[in-house]
Amino acid sequence: MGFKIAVAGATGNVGREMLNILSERGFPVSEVVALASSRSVGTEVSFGDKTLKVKNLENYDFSDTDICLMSAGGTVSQKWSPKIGAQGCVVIDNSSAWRYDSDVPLIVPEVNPDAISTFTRRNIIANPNCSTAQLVVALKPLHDHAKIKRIVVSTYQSVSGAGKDGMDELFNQTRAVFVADPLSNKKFPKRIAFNVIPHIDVFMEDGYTKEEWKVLAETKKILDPKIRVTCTAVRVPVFIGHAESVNIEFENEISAEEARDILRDAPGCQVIDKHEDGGYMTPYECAGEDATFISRIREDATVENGLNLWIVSDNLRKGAALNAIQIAELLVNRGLIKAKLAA
Ligand code: 11C
Repeated sequence: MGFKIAVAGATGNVGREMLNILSERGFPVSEVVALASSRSVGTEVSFGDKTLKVKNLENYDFSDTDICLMSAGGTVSQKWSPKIGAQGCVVIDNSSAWRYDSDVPLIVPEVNPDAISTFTRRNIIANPNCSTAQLVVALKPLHDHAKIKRIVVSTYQSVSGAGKDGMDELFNQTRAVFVADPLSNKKFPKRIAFNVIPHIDVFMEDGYTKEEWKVLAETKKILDPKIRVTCTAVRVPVFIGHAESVNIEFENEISAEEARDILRDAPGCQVIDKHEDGGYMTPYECAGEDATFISRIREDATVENGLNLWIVSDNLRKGAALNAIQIAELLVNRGLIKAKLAA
């Protein structure tokens, strides 16, 4: 038995990764359809050894489609996800459009799989922001053990989080520096080549950026509303892979050695933490990997029950496409969805 899956936003960074991961993991499909806006109709994308021609999302009939993996941005999702859901197709949405809606579950399968049961209210399930996904995968097993009170997160986010245009801007600016061409910036507010920018998404009234607010709001919704979270989100000149420096204060005692052992056994986590040159993970090495990597696990002697971690993951995979497909797998494995065409 297989499911009919649509990938909306199939020509983007995350949409292409969704198609790769569906194929890599052997997700049980009867058919896969690639969708995008009218200007991409006819573009070819790969699904395993097949080539799919992109169709128009705007006039697609979802009545025999089981799951729509949506990665077409918040505005498109606001407009289309409710209509697709109303046709009995479950939308797993990668944008921030529905994440904070109390009727929509926001799921990281290693962390809060049971929260998925409310998806039938809207037929929409939200996928978290990339910086939140990797963070909560690493925090969950530690929270279960010693109860987290407060975290201070500083992110180092790659340009692929801003889409293909972000990657092109880093490439073009880097090249321009080497050949002494004039530099221009459109996607990022300042030059990103050989620089870092403490600004991702729009500014909010309190001076934080929306990206920083997302880490806070999503960690509370997915993991525990009682955890106090503060964040500084920074764009760095890296193509793929987000890194995070995280300072954690726990209610109960936990040593670095205990944290290392807990994280070694935790789902989705991989510990790389040798106290020697290169004995830690960097974004460049995590590209194409599924795990959330945890390095530099240290006790923080300046607070009671404090730890510092360095967390790295591929933002296009665990931060987006992989998590969305793990949600689809959860629906299938728990028998929460039946293939329409098999009925
Ligand atoms: C970035 N984290 O790196 C963002 C991209 O809310 O899904 C993902 C935005 C989101 O720019």
